Amino acid sequence: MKPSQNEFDVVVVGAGFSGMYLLHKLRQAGLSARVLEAGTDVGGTWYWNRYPGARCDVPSIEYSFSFSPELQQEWQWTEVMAAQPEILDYANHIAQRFDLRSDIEFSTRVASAHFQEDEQRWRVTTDSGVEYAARFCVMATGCLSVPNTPQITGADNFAGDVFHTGNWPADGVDFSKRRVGIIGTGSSAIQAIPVIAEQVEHLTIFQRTPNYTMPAHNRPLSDDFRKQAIENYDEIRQQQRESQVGIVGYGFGFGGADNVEPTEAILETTEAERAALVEEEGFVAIRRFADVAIDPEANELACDMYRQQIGRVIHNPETAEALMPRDYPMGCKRPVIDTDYYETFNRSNVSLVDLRKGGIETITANGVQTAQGNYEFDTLVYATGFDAMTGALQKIDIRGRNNERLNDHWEAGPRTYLGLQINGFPNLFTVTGPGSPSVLSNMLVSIEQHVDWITECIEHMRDRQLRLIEPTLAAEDEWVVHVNEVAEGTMFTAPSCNSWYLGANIPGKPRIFMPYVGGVGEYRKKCDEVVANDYEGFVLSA
Ligand code: NA7
Repeated sequence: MKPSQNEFDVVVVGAGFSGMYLLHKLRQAGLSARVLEAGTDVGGTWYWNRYPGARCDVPSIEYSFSFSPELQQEWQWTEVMAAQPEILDYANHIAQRFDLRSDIEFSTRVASAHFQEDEQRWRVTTDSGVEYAARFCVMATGCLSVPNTPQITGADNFAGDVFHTGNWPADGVDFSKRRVGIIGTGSSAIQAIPVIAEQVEHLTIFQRTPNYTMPAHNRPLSDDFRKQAIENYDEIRQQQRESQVGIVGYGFGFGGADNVEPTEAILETTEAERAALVEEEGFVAIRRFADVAIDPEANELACDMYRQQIGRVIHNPETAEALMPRDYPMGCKRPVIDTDYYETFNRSNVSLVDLRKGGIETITANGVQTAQGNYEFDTLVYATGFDAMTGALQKIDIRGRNNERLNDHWEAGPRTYLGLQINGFPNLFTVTGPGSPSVLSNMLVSIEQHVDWITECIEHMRDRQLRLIEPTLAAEDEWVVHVNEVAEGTMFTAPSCNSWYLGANIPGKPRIFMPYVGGVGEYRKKCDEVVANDYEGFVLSA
Protein backbone atom coordinates (compact mmCIF):
# COMPACT_ATOMS: atom_id res chain seq x y z
CA MET A 1 0.00 0.00 0.00
CA LYS A 2 1.30 3.50 -0.86
CA PRO A 3 1.77 5.92 2.08
CA SER A 4 -1.46 7.83 2.43
CA GLN A 5 -3.51 9.91 4.80
CA ASN A 6 -4.81 6.63 6.23
CA GLU A 7 -1.51 5.75 7.94
CA PHE A 8 -1.30 6.05 11.70
CA ASP A 9 0.76 4.83 14.60
CA VAL A 10 -2.32 3.07 15.95
CA VAL A 11 -5.67 2.03 14.53
CA VAL A 12 -8.30 1.43 17.19
CA VAL A 13 -11.45 -0.56 16.46
CA GLY A 14 -14.45 0.63 18.49
CA ALA A 15 -15.46 3.93 20.10
CA GLY A 16 -17.01 2.69 23.31
CA PHE A 17 -15.42 3.65 26.60
CA SER A 18 -12.28 1.63 25.70
CA GLY A 19 -11.72 3.22 22.31
CA MET A 20 -12.48 6.71 23.60
CA TYR A 21 -10.03 6.56 26.49
CA LEU A 22 -7.44 4.90 24.28
CA LEU A 23 -7.64 7.73 21.77
CA HIS A 24 -7.19 10.29 24.53
CA LYS A 25 -4.19 8.43 25.97
CA LEU A 26 -2.52 7.86 22.62
CA ARG A 27 -2.84 11.54 21.74
CA GLN A 28 -1.33 12.49 25.09
CA ALA A 29 1.59 10.21 24.26
CA GLY A 30 2.07 12.07 20.99
CA LEU A 31 0.98 9.12 18.86
CA SER A 32 -1.25 9.40 15.82
CA ALA A 33 -4.41 7.35 16.00
CA ARG A 34 -7.65 6.75 14.18
CA VAL A 35 -10.68 5.09 15.73
CA LEU A 36 -13.07 3.14 13.50
CA GLU A 37 -16.60 2.74 14.82
CA ALA A 38 -19.60 0.96 13.30
CA GLY A 39 -22.17 3.13 15.10
CA THR A 40 -23.02 6.71 14.22
CA ASP A 41 -21.64 7.99 17.51
CA VAL A 42 -19.67 7.07 20.62
CA GLY A 43 -20.83 4.91 23.54
CA GLY A 44 -20.40 1.28 22.46
CA THR A 45 -22.54 -0.96 24.67
CA TRP A 46 -24.52 2.08 25.82
CA TYR A 47 -25.03 3.25 22.25
CA TRP A 48 -26.55 -0.05 21.10
CA ASN A 49 -28.40 -1.23 24.22
CA ARG A 50 -31.13 1.41 24.41
CA TYR A 51 -33.93 -0.99 25.32
CA PRO A 52 -36.48 0.22 27.88
CA GLY A 53 -35.15 -0.22 31.41
CA ALA A 54 -31.47 -0.58 30.36
CA ARG A 55 -29.36 0.31 33.36
CA CYS A 56 -25.91 -0.31 34.76
CA ASP A 57 -25.63 -2.73 37.67
CA VAL A 58 -22.50 -1.09 39.11
CA PRO A 59 -22.90 2.01 41.31
CA SER A 60 -22.52 5.04 39.05
CA ILE A 61 -19.99 6.73 41.35
CA GLU A 62 -17.72 3.77 40.58
CA TYR A 63 -18.77 3.12 36.98
CA SER A 64 -16.88 6.16 35.77
CA PHE A 65 -13.39 7.12 34.66
CA SER A 66 -10.66 8.21 37.05
CA PHE A 67 -8.11 9.41 34.48
CA SER A 68 -9.16 13.05 34.58
CA PRO A 69 -9.58 14.70 38.01
CA GLU A 70 -11.56 17.49 36.35
CA LEU A 71 -13.97 15.08 34.68
CA GLN A 72 -14.36 13.25 37.96
CA GLN A 73 -15.16 16.44 39.83
CA GLU A 74 -17.58 17.93 37.31
CA TRP A 75 -19.77 14.97 36.35
CA GLN A 76 -22.85 14.61 38.55
CA TRP A 77 -24.56 11.21 38.57
CA THR A 78 -28.22 11.38 39.53
CA GLU A 79 -28.93 7.80 40.63
CA VAL A 80 -27.18 5.04 42.57
CA MET A 81 -27.14 2.95 39.38
CA ALA A 82 -27.40 5.02 36.24
CA ALA A 83 -29.85 4.34 33.43
CA GLN A 84 -28.62 3.96 29.85
CA PRO A 85 -29.49 7.54 28.71
CA GLU A 86 -27.40 9.03 31.51
CA ILE A 87 -24.42 6.78 30.74
CA LEU A 88 -24.66 7.66 27.06
CA ASP A 89 -24.73 11.36 28.07
CA TYR A 90 -21.54 10.70 30.03
CA ALA A 91 -19.91 9.12 26.96
CA ASN A 92 -20.99 12.10 24.84
CA HIS A 93 -19.67 14.51 27.43
CA ILE A 94 -16.28 12.79 27.36
CA ALA A 95 -16.19 12.85 23.56
CA GLN A 96 -16.90 16.57 23.59
CA ARG A 97 -14.69 17.50 26.54
CA PHE A 98 -11.62 15.80 25.06
CA ASP A 99 -12.52 16.63 21.45
CA LEU A 100 -12.44 12.97 20.48
CA ARG A 101 -14.79 12.91 17.50
CA SER A 102 -12.31 14.53 15.13
CA ASP A 103 -10.25 11.31 15.14
CA ILE A 104 -13.14 8.86 14.99
CA GLU A 105 -14.61 7.54 11.75
CA PHE A 106 -18.25 6.71 12.45
CA SER A 107 -20.51 4.38 10.45
CA THR A 108 -17.35 2.45 9.65
CA ARG A 109 -17.36 -1.29 10.24
CA VAL A 110 -14.05 -3.11 10.14
CA ALA A 111 -14.11 -6.22 7.97
CA SER A 112 -10.50 -7.37 8.21
CA ALA A 113 -7.19 -6.73 9.92
CA HIS A 114 -4.14 -8.39 8.38
CA PHE A 115 -0.57 -8.26 9.65
CA GLN A 116 1.79 -7.41 6.77
CA GLU A 117 5.00 -9.27 7.53
CA ASP A 118 7.12 -7.37 5.04
CA GLU A 119 5.93 -3.97 6.24
CA GLN A 120 5.66 -4.99 9.90
CA ARG A 121 2.36 -3.24 10.24
CA TRP A 122 -1.35 -3.90 10.22
CA ARG A 123 -3.63 -3.27 7.29
CA VAL A 124 -7.20 -2.70 8.44
CA THR A 125 -9.97 -2.73 5.85
CA THR A 126 -13.55 -1.55 6.30
CA ASP A 127 -16.60 -3.24 4.80
CA SER A 128 -16.74 -0.48 2.21
CA GLY A 129 -13.16 -1.23 1.15
CA VAL A 130 -11.32 1.70 2.74
CA GLU A 131 -7.84 0.73 3.96
CA TYR A 132 -5.91 1.95 6.98
CA ALA A 133 -2.33 1.10 7.89
CA ALA A 134 -0.79 1.25 11.33
CA ARG A 135 2.10 -0.23 13.28
CA PHE A 136 -0.32 -1.16 16.08
CA CYS A 137 -3.91 -2.32 15.97
CA VAL A 138 -6.03 -2.29 19.10
CA MET A 139 -9.33 -4.12 19.27
CA ALA A 140 -11.57 -2.11 21.61
CA THR A 141 -14.54 -4.04 20.33
CA GLY A 142 -16.34 -4.73 23.62
CA CYS A 143 -17.35 -7.95 25.32
CA LEU A 144 -21.09 -7.80 24.66
CA SER A 145 -21.30 -6.23 21.23
CA VAL A 146 -22.47 -8.97 18.88
CA PRO A 147 -26.17 -9.66 19.52
CA ASN A 148 -27.16 -13.32 19.43
CA THR A 149 -30.33 -14.01 17.48
CA PRO A 150 -31.12 -17.71 17.72
CA GLN A 151 -31.88 -19.52 14.50
CA ILE A 152 -35.54 -20.40 15.04
CA THR A 153 -37.48 -22.01 12.20
CA GLY A 154 -39.83 -19.59 10.47
CA ALA A 155 -38.24 -16.47 12.00
CA ASP A 156 -38.45 -14.67 8.66
CA ASN A 157 -42.18 -15.32 8.43
CA PHE A 158 -43.08 -13.04 11.31
CA ALA A 159 -45.21 -10.22 9.92
CA GLY A 160 -44.80 -7.64 12.69
CA ASP A 161 -41.89 -5.55 13.95
CA VAL A 162 -38.85 -7.37 15.33
CA PHE A 163 -36.33 -5.88 17.76
CA HIS A 164 -33.25 -7.10 19.64
CA THR A 165 -32.42 -5.57 23.02
CA GLY A 166 -28.76 -5.36 21.97
CA ASN A 167 -29.52 -3.29 18.87
CA TRP A 168 -32.40 -1.10 19.91
CA PRO A 169 -33.68 1.77 17.69
CA ALA A 170 -32.35 5.15 18.82
CA ASP A 171 -35.83 6.68 18.50
CA GLY A 172 -37.36 4.08 20.80
CA VAL A 173 -40.37 1.87 20.12
CA ASP A 174 -44.01 2.78 20.59
CA PHE A 175 -45.56 -0.26 22.26
CA SER A 176 -48.97 1.28 22.96
CA LYS A 177 -51.91 -0.99 22.04
CA ARG A 178 -49.40 -3.68 21.02
CA ARG A 179 -49.33 -7.33 21.94
CA VAL A 180 -45.66 -8.07 22.44
CA GLY A 181 -43.75 -11.35 22.69
CA ILE A 182 -40.30 -11.40 24.28
CA ILE A 183 -37.89 -14.32 24.05
CA GLY A 184 -35.35 -14.67 26.84
CA THR A 185 -35.16 -13.96 30.56
CA GLY A 186 -31.53 -12.88 31.01
CA SER A 187 -30.41 -9.57 32.46
CA SER A 188 -31.63 -7.50 29.50
CA ALA A 189 -35.11 -9.05 29.59
CA ILE A 190 -35.29 -8.76 33.37
CA GLN A 191 -34.63 -5.03 33.06
CA ALA A 192 -36.91 -4.53 30.04
CA ILE A 193 -39.95 -6.63 31.04
CA PRO A 194 -41.28 -4.43 33.90
CA VAL A 195 -41.00 -1.30 31.74
CA ILE A 196 -42.45 -2.81 28.56
CA ALA A 197 -45.31 -4.39 30.55
CA GLU A 198 -46.49 -0.93 31.55
CA GLN A 199 -46.71 0.20 27.93
CA VAL A 200 -48.31 -2.73 26.11
CA GLU A 201 -51.72 -4.21 25.73
CA HIS A 202 -50.27 -7.63 26.50
CA LEU A 203 -46.79 -9.05 27.07
CA THR A 204 -46.00 -12.74 26.58
CA ILE A 205 -42.65 -13.85 27.99
CA PHE A 206 -40.98 -16.96 26.59
CA GLN A 207 -38.67 -18.34 29.23
CA ARG A 208 -36.25 -21.21 28.64
CA THR A 209 -34.31 -20.91 31.92
CA PRO A 210 -35.51 -18.96 34.95
CA ASN A 211 -32.85 -16.67 36.40
CA TYR A 212 -31.74 -15.57 39.85
CA THR A 213 -32.14 -11.83 40.31
CA MET A 214 -31.88 -9.54 43.32
CA PRO A 215 -33.82 -6.31 43.87
CA ALA A 216 -31.68 -3.31 42.86
CA HIS A 217 -33.21 -0.89 45.37
CA ASN A 218 -32.04 1.87 43.07
CA ARG A 219 -32.72 5.45 44.10
CA PRO A 220 -31.66 9.03 43.43
CA LEU A 221 -28.31 10.12 44.85
CA SER A 222 -28.56 12.84 47.46
CA ASP A 223 -26.47 16.01 47.05
CA ASP A 224 -24.65 15.24 50.29
CA PHE A 225 -23.73 11.75 49.23
CA ARG A 226 -22.52 12.89 45.81
CA LYS A 227 -20.42 15.65 47.35
CA GLN A 228 -18.82 13.29 49.82
CA ALA A 229 -18.12 10.66 47.16
CA ILE A 230 -16.50 13.20 44.86
CA GLU A 231 -14.31 14.44 47.72
CA ASN A 232 -13.24 10.86 48.44
CA TYR A 233 -12.53 9.83 44.87
CA ASP A 234 -8.78 9.27 45.34
CA GLU A 235 -9.41 6.73 48.07
CA ILE A 236 -12.30 5.09 46.19
CA ARG A 237 -10.21 4.64 43.05
CA GLN A 238 -7.28 3.18 44.95
CA GLN A 239 -9.57 0.65 46.64
CA GLN A 240 -11.23 -0.24 43.34
CA ARG A 241 -7.89 -0.99 41.69
CA GLU A 242 -6.88 -3.33 44.52
CA SER A 243 -10.26 -5.06 44.83
CA GLN A 244 -11.60 -8.33 43.47
CA VAL A 245 -14.11 -6.94 40.99
CA GLY A 246 -13.30 -3.23 40.77
CA ILE A 247 -16.21 -2.26 43.00
CA VAL A 248 -15.84 -1.24 46.63
CA GLY A 249 -19.50 -0.48 47.30
CA TYR A 250 -18.66 3.03 48.42
CA GLY A 251 -21.45 4.45 50.53
CA PHE A 252 -23.59 1.32 50.44
CA GLY A 253 -26.22 1.77 53.10
CA PHE A 254 -25.75 5.55 53.06
CA GLY A 255 -26.65 6.96 49.70
CA GLY A 256 -25.91 3.82 47.78
CA ALA A 257 -27.40 0.37 47.51
CA ASP A 258 -28.00 -1.96 50.43
CA ASN A 259 -25.16 -2.92 52.63
CA VAL A 260 -25.22 -6.62 53.39
CA GLU A 261 -21.77 -7.99 54.13
CA PRO A 262 -21.69 -11.76 53.56
CA THR A 263 -20.24 -12.98 56.85
CA GLU A 264 -22.57 -15.76 58.07
CA ALA A 265 -22.75 -19.47 57.19
CA ILE A 266 -26.05 -20.73 55.82
CA LEU A 267 -24.99 -24.28 56.69
CA GLU A 268 -25.22 -23.32 60.36
CA THR A 269 -28.87 -22.20 60.12
CA THR A 270 -32.01 -24.26 60.69
CA GLU A 271 -34.86 -24.54 58.21
CA ALA A 272 -37.08 -22.48 60.51
CA GLU A 273 -34.44 -19.74 60.76
CA ARG A 274 -34.13 -19.57 56.99
CA ALA A 275 -37.89 -19.41 56.55
CA ALA A 276 -38.08 -16.58 59.07
CA LEU A 277 -35.33 -14.68 57.26
CA VAL A 278 -37.15 -15.00 53.94
CA GLU A 279 -40.30 -13.73 55.60
CA GLU A 280 -38.51 -10.72 57.12
CA GLU A 281 -36.11 -9.72 54.37
CA GLY A 282 -37.09 -11.43 51.13
CA PHE A 283 -34.46 -12.20 48.50
CA VAL A 284 -31.71 -10.06 50.01
CA ALA A 285 -31.58 -12.28 53.12
CA ILE A 286 -29.41 -14.62 51.05
CA ARG A 287 -26.72 -11.96 50.70
CA ARG A 288 -25.61 -12.36 54.33
CA PHE A 289 -24.21 -15.87 53.73
CA ALA A 290 -20.60 -16.20 52.66
CA ASP A 291 -20.61 -19.97 52.07
CA VAL A 292 -23.23 -19.78 49.28
CA ALA A 293 -20.57 -18.70 46.78
CA ILE A 294 -18.21 -21.58 47.52
CA ASP A 295 -20.10 -24.58 48.90
CA PRO A 296 -22.59 -26.43 46.66
CA GLU A 297 -24.66 -27.63 49.64
CA ALA A 298 -24.85 -24.10 51.03
CA ASN A 299 -25.73 -22.87 47.56
CA GLU A 300 -28.66 -25.28 47.32
CA LEU A 301 -30.02 -24.05 50.66
CA ALA A 302 -29.83 -20.49 49.33
CA CYS A 303 -31.61 -21.53 46.13
CA ASP A 304 -34.34 -23.01 48.28
CA MET A 305 -34.73 -19.70 50.17
CA TYR A 306 -34.84 -17.96 46.83
CA ARG A 307 -37.66 -20.21 45.58
CA GLN A 308 -39.59 -19.67 48.80
CA GLN A 309 -39.50 -15.93 48.22
CA ILE A 310 -40.75 -16.35 44.63
CA GLY A 311 -43.65 -18.33 46.07
CA ARG A 312 -44.39 -15.45 48.42
CA VAL A 313 -44.28 -12.73 45.75
CA ILE A 314 -46.07 -14.41 42.85
CA HIS A 315 -49.83 -14.80 43.23
CA ASN A 316 -50.39 -17.59 40.69
CA PRO A 317 -48.76 -20.84 41.95
CA GLU A 318 -48.21 -22.18 38.43
CA THR A 319 -46.42 -18.99 37.39
CA ALA A 320 -44.40 -19.07 40.62
CA GLU A 321 -43.30 -22.64 39.92
CA ALA A 322 -42.32 -21.70 36.37
CA LEU A 323 -40.17 -18.82 37.63
CA MET A 324 -38.26 -20.95 40.13
CA PRO A 325 -34.72 -21.71 39.00
CA ARG A 326 -33.70 -25.30 39.59
CA ASP A 327 -30.86 -27.43 38.27
CA TYR A 328 -28.08 -24.87 38.37
CA PRO A 329 -26.36 -22.99 41.20
CA MET A 330 -26.90 -19.39 42.17
CA GLY A 331 -23.87 -17.31 41.15
CA CYS A 332 -22.79 -19.36 38.14
CA LYS A 333 -24.14 -16.74 35.75
CA ARG A 334 -23.58 -13.02 35.82
CA PRO A 335 -25.56 -11.66 38.82
CA VAL A 336 -28.75 -9.90 37.77
CA ILE A 337 -30.46 -7.12 39.65
CA ASP A 338 -33.92 -5.82 38.91
CA THR A 339 -36.68 -3.38 39.70
CA ASP A 340 -40.11 -5.00 40.13
CA TYR A 341 -39.33 -8.01 37.93
CA TYR A 342 -41.34 -10.61 39.83
CA GLU A 343 -44.14 -8.17 40.70
CA THR A 344 -44.66 -7.73 36.94
CA PHE A 345 -45.89 -11.33 36.66
CA ASN A 346 -48.85 -10.43 38.88
CA ARG A 347 -50.13 -7.98 36.27
CA SER A 348 -53.20 -9.03 34.30
CA ASN A 349 -51.58 -8.08 30.95
CA VAL A 350 -48.51 -10.30 31.42
CA SER A 351 -48.23 -14.04 30.79
CA LEU A 352 -45.33 -16.43 31.08
CA VAL A 353 -44.66 -19.38 28.81
CA ASP A 354 -42.40 -21.93 30.51
CA LEU A 355 -40.47 -23.42 27.60
CA ARG A 356 -39.26 -26.23 29.88
CA LYS A 357 -42.71 -27.71 29.31
CA GLY A 358 -42.29 -27.60 25.54
CA GLY A 359 -39.97 -25.41 23.50
CA ILE A 360 -40.48 -23.07 20.58
CA GLU A 361 -41.13 -25.03 17.37
CA THR A 362 -41.56 -22.25 14.85
CA ILE A 363 -42.14 -18.58 14.54
CA THR A 364 -45.26 -17.91 12.49
CA ALA A 365 -46.57 -14.76 10.80
CA ASN A 366 -48.53 -13.92 13.96
CA GLY A 367 -46.48 -15.24 16.82
CA VAL A 368 -44.82 -18.33 18.19
CA GLN A 369 -45.79 -21.96 17.99
CA THR A 370 -44.56 -24.11 20.86
CA ALA A 371 -45.08 -27.73 21.83
CA GLN A 372 -47.65 -26.40 24.32
CA GLY A 373 -49.67 -24.28 21.88
CA ASN A 374 -49.71 -21.11 19.81
CA TYR A 375 -49.17 -17.60 21.12
CA GLU A 376 -50.10 -14.55 19.06
CA PHE A 377 -48.61 -11.06 19.20
CA ASP A 378 -47.81 -8.10 16.94
CA THR A 379 -44.23 -7.30 17.96
CA LEU A 380 -41.36 -9.67 18.72
CA VAL A 381 -38.46 -8.77 21.00
CA TYR A 382 -35.35 -10.92 21.15
CA ALA A 383 -33.65 -10.55 24.53
CA THR A 384 -31.39 -13.42 23.66
CA GLY A 385 -28.00 -12.03 24.61
CA PHE A 386 -24.68 -11.88 22.83
CA ASP A 387 -21.89 -13.89 21.31
CA ALA A 388 -19.89 -12.65 24.27
CA MET A 389 -16.21 -11.82 24.63
CA THR A 390 -14.96 -13.38 21.41
CA GLY A 391 -17.86 -12.65 19.01
CA ALA A 392 -16.72 -9.21 17.85
CA LEU A 393 -13.12 -10.34 17.35
CA GLN A 394 -14.11 -13.48 15.47
CA LYS A 395 -16.43 -11.60 13.14
CA ILE A 396 -13.45 -9.65 11.82
CA ASP A 397 -11.11 -11.52 9.47
CA ILE A 398 -8.00 -11.15 11.65
CA ARG A 399 -4.78 -12.65 10.34
CA GLY A 400 -1.36 -12.63 11.93
CA ARG A 401 2.02 -14.02 10.93
CA ASN A 402 2.01 -16.50 8.06
CA ASN A 403 -1.51 -15.38 7.25
CA GLU A 404 -2.77 -17.40 10.24
CA ARG A 405 -6.42 -16.69 11.00
CA LEU A 406 -7.39 -15.80 14.55
CA ASN A 407 -10.37 -18.11 14.15
CA ASP A 408 -7.99 -21.02 13.51
CA HIS A 409 -5.75 -20.08 16.43
CA TRP A 410 -8.88 -20.01 18.60
CA GLU A 411 -10.57 -23.08 17.17
CA ALA A 412 -10.64 -24.81 20.56
CA GLY A 413 -11.47 -21.58 22.41
CA PRO A 414 -9.83 -18.21 22.98
CA ARG A 415 -6.11 -18.19 23.86
CA THR A 416 -4.30 -15.05 24.97
CA TYR A 417 -1.49 -13.90 27.19
CA LEU A 418 -3.06 -11.75 29.94
CA GLY A 419 -6.07 -11.07 27.72
CA LEU A 420 -3.86 -8.45 26.07
CA GLN A 421 -2.07 -10.17 23.20
CA ILE A 422 -2.04 -13.35 21.12
CA ASN A 423 0.95 -15.40 19.97
CA GLY A 424 1.43 -15.03 16.23
CA PHE A 425 -0.38 -11.68 16.11
CA PRO A 426 2.35 -9.10 16.79
CA ASN A 427 1.35 -5.55 17.75
CA LEU A 428 -2.31 -6.52 18.04
CA PHE A 429 -3.84 -5.74 21.43
CA THR A 430 -7.26 -6.55 22.86
CA VAL A 431 -8.84 -4.31 25.51
CA THR A 432 -10.54 -6.43 28.20
CA GLY A 433 -9.96 -9.50 26.06
CA PRO A 434 -10.67 -13.10 27.09
CA GLY A 435 -8.21 -14.17 29.79
CA SER A 436 -8.51 -10.83 31.63
CA PRO A 437 -11.00 -9.91 34.42
CA SER A 438 -13.16 -7.93 31.95
CA VAL A 439 -16.81 -8.95 32.39
CA LEU A 440 -16.19 -10.25 35.91
CA SER A 441 -15.30 -6.72 36.93
CA ASN A 442 -16.37 -3.12 36.82
CA MET A 443 -15.58 -2.62 33.14
CA LEU A 444 -14.40 0.97 33.50
CA VAL A 445 -11.75 -0.01 36.05
CA SER A 446 -10.51 -2.82 33.80
CA ILE A 447 -10.64 -0.65 30.68
CA GLU A 448 -8.50 2.04 32.31
CA GLN A 449 -5.95 -0.52 33.44
CA HIS A 450 -5.68 -2.09 29.98
CA VAL A 451 -5.55 1.22 28.12
CA ASP A 452 -2.82 2.52 30.44
CA TRP A 453 -0.85 -0.71 30.05
CA ILE A 454 -1.13 -0.75 26.24
CA THR A 455 -0.27 2.92 25.81
CA GLU A 456 2.73 2.68 28.13
CA CYS A 457 3.89 -0.40 26.24
CA ILE A 458 3.71 1.42 22.90
CA GLU A 459 5.58 4.41 24.36
CA HIS A 460 8.22 2.07 25.80
CA MET A 461 8.72 0.56 22.36
CA ARG A 462 8.85 3.91 20.61
CA ASP A 463 11.44 5.25 23.05
CA ARG A 464 13.67 2.21 22.46
CA GLN A 465 13.04 2.01 18.75
CA LEU A 466 11.46 -1.41 19.07
CA ARG A 467 9.04 -2.35 16.33
CA LEU A 468 7.27 -5.53 17.37
CA ILE A 469 5.80 -7.06 20.51
CA GLU A 470 4.28 -10.50 20.73
CA PRO A 471 3.82 -13.04 23.53
CA THR A 472 5.72 -16.32 23.40
CA LEU A 473 3.67 -19.45 22.84
CA ALA A 474 4.91 -20.74 26.23
CA ALA A 475 3.66 -17.60 28.03
CA GLU A 476 0.30 -17.90 26.29
CA ASP A 477 0.05 -21.61 27.15
CA GLU A 478 0.87 -20.97 30.78
CA TRP A 479 -1.64 -18.15 31.05
CA VAL A 480 -4.42 -20.25 29.47
CA VAL A 481 -3.70 -23.03 31.99
CA HIS A 482 -3.69 -20.52 34.86
CA VAL A 483 -7.00 -18.91 33.76
CA ASN A 484 -8.58 -22.38 33.73
CA GLU A 485 -7.08 -23.40 37.05
CA VAL A 486 -8.42 -20.43 38.98
CA ALA A 487 -11.90 -20.92 37.50
CA GLU A 488 -11.96 -24.62 38.38
CA GLY A 489 -14.09 -25.54 41.38
CA THR A 490 -15.93 -22.20 41.42
CA MET A 491 -19.70 -21.91 40.85
CA PHE A 492 -18.85 -20.40 37.44
CA THR A 493 -17.69 -23.71 36.05
CA ALA A 494 -20.19 -26.05 37.73
CA PRO A 495 -21.11 -28.75 35.18
CA SER A 496 -24.77 -27.67 35.37
CA CYS A 497 -23.89 -24.07 34.55
CA ASN A 498 -24.63 -22.87 31.03
CA SER A 499 -23.54 -19.26 31.03
CA TRP A 500 -22.28 -16.94 28.32
CA TYR A 501 -19.03 -16.74 30.34
CA LEU A 502 -18.56 -20.33 29.14
CA GLY A 503 -19.82 -19.64 25.63
CA ALA A 504 -22.65 -22.09 26.40
CA ASN A 505 -25.32 -19.80 24.92
CA ILE A 506 -23.94 -20.09 21.38
CA PRO A 507 -24.43 -23.46 19.64
CA GLY A 508 -21.07 -24.97 18.68
CA LYS A 509 -18.95 -22.50 20.69
CA PRO A 510 -16.20 -24.31 22.66
CA ARG A 511 -17.04 -24.55 26.36
CA ILE A 512 -14.22 -22.52 27.93
CA PHE A 513 -14.46 -20.17 30.90
CA MET A 514 -13.34 -16.97 29.16
CA PRO A 515 -12.78 -14.24 31.76
CA TYR A 516 -10.07 -14.30 34.44
CA VAL A 517 -11.51 -14.95 37.88
CA GLY A 518 -8.31 -14.17 39.82
CA GLY A 519 -9.45 -10.63 40.64
CA VAL A 520 -8.76 -7.13 39.40
CA GLY A 521 -6.14 -6.37 42.09
CA GLU A 522 -4.11 -9.55 41.61
CA TYR A 523 -4.35 -9.26 37.85
CA ARG A 524 -3.08 -5.68 37.89
CA LYS A 525 -0.12 -6.79 40.03
CA LYS A 526 0.67 -9.53 37.53
CA CYS A 527 0.56 -7.09 34.58
CA ASP A 528 2.81 -4.64 36.46
CA GLU A 529 5.26 -7.41 37.35
CA VAL A 530 5.47 -8.45 33.71
CA VAL A 531 6.50 -4.89 32.79
CA ALA A 532 8.93 -4.61 35.72
CA ASN A 533 10.54 -7.86 34.53
CA ASP A 534 11.21 -6.34 31.13
CA TYR A 535 7.96 -7.53 29.54
CA GLU A 536 8.37 -11.09 30.75
CA GLY A 537 6.58 -13.52 28.44
CA PHE A 538 6.67 -11.11 25.49
CA VAL A 539 9.27 -10.85 22.75
CA LEU A 540 10.11 -7.28 21.78
CA SER A 541 12.17 -6.84 18.67
CA ALA A 542 13.77 -4.05 16.67
P1 NA7 B 1 -28.23 -13.47 28.38
O1 NA7 B 1 -27.91 -13.31 29.81
O2 NA7 B 1 -27.34 -14.33 27.56
O3 NA7 B 1 -29.74 -13.99 28.29
C1 NA7 B 1 -30.29 -14.44 27.08
C2 NA7 B 1 -31.63 -15.06 27.35
O4 NA7 B 1 -32.17 -15.50 26.10
C3 NA7 B 1 -31.58 -16.28 28.25
O5 NA7 B 1 -32.71 -16.27 29.07
C4 NA7 B 1 -31.61 -17.42 27.26
O6 NA7 B 1 -32.09 -18.63 27.79
C5 NA7 B 1 -32.55 -16.87 26.24
N1 NA7 B 1 -32.45 -17.54 24.95
C6 NA7 B 1 -31.40 -17.57 24.11
N2 NA7 B 1 -31.68 -18.30 23.02
C7 NA7 B 1 -32.94 -18.76 23.18
C8 NA7 B 1 -33.80 -19.57 22.42
N3 NA7 B 1 -33.39 -20.09 21.25
N4 NA7 B 1 -35.03 -19.85 22.89
C9 NA7 B 1 -35.42 -19.34 24.07
N5 NA7 B 1 -34.66 -18.56 24.85
C10 NA7 B 1 -33.43 -18.28 24.41
O7 NA7 B 1 -28.26 -12.06 27.64
P2 NA7 B 1 -28.72 -10.64 28.20
O8 NA7 B 1 -28.72 -9.70 27.06
O9 NA7 B 1 -29.94 -10.75 29.00
O10 NA7 B 1 -27.56 -10.24 29.19
C11 NA7 B 1 -26.21 -10.25 28.80
C12 NA7 B 1 -25.40 -9.43 29.72
O11 NA7 B 1 -25.62 -8.04 29.44
C13 NA7 B 1 -25.71 -9.52 31.18
O12 NA7 B 1 -25.17 -10.63 31.79
C14 NA7 B 1 -25.17 -8.23 31.73
O13 NA7 B 1 -23.78 -8.34 31.91
C15 NA7 B 1 -25.44 -7.28 30.63
P3 NA7 B 1 -31.06 -19.72 28.44
O14 NA7 B 1 -30.65 -19.13 29.76
O15 NA7 B 1 -29.90 -19.81 27.48
O16 NA7 B 1 -31.84 -20.96 28.51
